[in-house]
Amino acid sequence: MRNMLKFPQGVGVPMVSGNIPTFLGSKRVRTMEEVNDLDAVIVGLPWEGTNTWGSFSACEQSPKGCRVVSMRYGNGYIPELDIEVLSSLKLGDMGDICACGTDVEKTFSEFFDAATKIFSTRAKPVFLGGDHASSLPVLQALGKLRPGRVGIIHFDAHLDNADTFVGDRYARCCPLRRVAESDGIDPRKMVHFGIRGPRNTLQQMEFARECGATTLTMADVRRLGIKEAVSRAVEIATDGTDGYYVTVCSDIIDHAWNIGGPLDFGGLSVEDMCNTLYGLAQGPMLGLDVVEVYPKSDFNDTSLHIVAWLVIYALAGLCVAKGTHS
Ligand SMILES: [Mn+2]
Repeated sequence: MRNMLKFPQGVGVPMVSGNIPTFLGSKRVRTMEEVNDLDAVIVGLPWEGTNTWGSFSACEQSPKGCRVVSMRYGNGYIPELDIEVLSSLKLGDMGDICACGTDVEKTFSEFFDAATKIFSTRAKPVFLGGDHASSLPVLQALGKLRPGRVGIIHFDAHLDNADTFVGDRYARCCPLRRVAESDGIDPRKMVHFGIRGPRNTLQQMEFARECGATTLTMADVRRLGIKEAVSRAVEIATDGTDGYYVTVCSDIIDHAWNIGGPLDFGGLSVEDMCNTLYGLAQGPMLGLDVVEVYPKSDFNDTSLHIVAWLVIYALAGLCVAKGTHS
């Protein structure tokens, strides 16, 4: 059966993202020439690998869900910033990169190739995951294009740098380990931000220390204040690099807000994370992903709406970077 798996539009590969709107109804783009004409491009990474706890699943349907709920937000106007994203930014949506749930290597090779091409355009990519492993091929592509010069700011309750999950090296709790081990990535330019709670292990913290990554726990963030904590992360991630890639796990947000997400308490508020991404997108941000949303357990699409908000505030930051707003 393996040779029947063809990309794109593969025979035997279930397409979960047909007949859906683009993010904010932005321009649908298909070729890299079209992407190159944009300021920012939305890209879906509909991947779900090994499930590590209970019913937190269906990540592969999250890009579709994000696009659907984005229809609630019109042109992406944010009154407190007085920025209307769609009129200030050339935004497009290139749909999803093909994934096959039975073949992680083929899927990640597709993601790697697509990310390589997208990073070679002038558009800033915003990737919609996917479980957190979706970030791995994207960061590997960036590491290959800019060896040793990629900063990483990782927002998460969890370090996500386990060596394996019951033998699976590509499980959702492992990607930052694989990233740290990848060619072209200097883990000393990586910051784990907002880490908290007992869904982490001592071994993971030891690996973070050994590889030279910086961990800012939620306690650190509260002690410093969010703005100062973010500026420390930026300082590390921009030291000798071309800029930073931002990867956001939905559980950076406290469960009180992210009620469809994992049971991780004591995190940031949606407002704090929106403002943080608005600020980071104004700086040398190489790209952004938002991952780990579970549409099947997401009451009233709450987590999906949170992602839409995060992305729109990040896009507003790109408007400022572009100079269409101050
Ligand atoms: Mn997480």
